[in-house]
Amino acid sequence: MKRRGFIAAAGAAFVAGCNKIADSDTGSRLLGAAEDWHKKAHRLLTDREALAPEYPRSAISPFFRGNGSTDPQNGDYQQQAAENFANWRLDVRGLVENPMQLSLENIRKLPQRTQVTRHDCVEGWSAIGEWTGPQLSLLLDAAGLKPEAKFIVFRCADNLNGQDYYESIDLIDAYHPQTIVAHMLNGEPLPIRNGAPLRMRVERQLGYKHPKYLTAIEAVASLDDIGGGKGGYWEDRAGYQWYAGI
Ligand SMILES: Nc1nc2c(c(=O)[nH]1)N[C@H]1C(S)=C(S)[C@@H](COP(=O)(O)O)O[C@H]1N2
Ligand SMILES: [Mo]
Repeated sequence: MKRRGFIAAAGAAFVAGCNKIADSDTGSRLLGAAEDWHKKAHRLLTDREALAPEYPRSAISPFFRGNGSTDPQNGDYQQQAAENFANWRLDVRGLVENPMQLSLENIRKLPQRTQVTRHDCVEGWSAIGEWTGPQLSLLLDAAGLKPEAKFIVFRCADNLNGQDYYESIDLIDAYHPQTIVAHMLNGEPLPIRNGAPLRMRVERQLGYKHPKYLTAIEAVASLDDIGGGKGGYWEDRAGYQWYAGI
């Protein structure tokens, strides 16, 4: 990853600059600290990049319950559902070189990843399901992230208690191999309760970080001006952690 290259370069530059003072006490302390920092940063990144556990198909839960919005009534969602989502479009926009508008057909034709994972909701339930869709990294690379892009915001079609659901993640999770734009659950098109026609899977984080009814993927430099500024519906509304790693 780019960031790993940056850390390696920053570490190397710092160590090189310190060569001359390595003999002094202060110098060796500084070098020690730099090395330590480098190791810790590296460990943090490899942890973040590790895969979430995947399960055999035999472990799939017989019923994957729906939570939060399970049948959006706002906007034109019901109309789109009646059309079997034939006119659904996913916008890829914001700090990208080539904004895109993708149909479900476009999304189904991309290379796909299928993964059987466990979903953990903070409300105290879990379910195992098999999700299929293209990796988010594929879409981001096709759109071409601008260097200023630091976060990916997900916009959703549902309005829950007067606020539009949205979420956001950093680029480590955005480029994680198990972060996919899912259009199938257990080999079937997504049920409405689980986010039809598209929902994110961000497998290294808790349930509320997996937005359903996905309408847009937006690259931004800061989360301050998005929604209430805390990076997500539940973060704004109830002070949930923005980073909900598992
Ligand atoms: N658009 C949208 N995404 C959402 C929610 C929601 O209400 N609206 N609920 C979140 C929460 S808290 C959980 S646990 C999961 C539930 O996914 P499920 O309905 O497929 O079980 O979706 C998350 N994504
Ligand atoms: Mo949840």
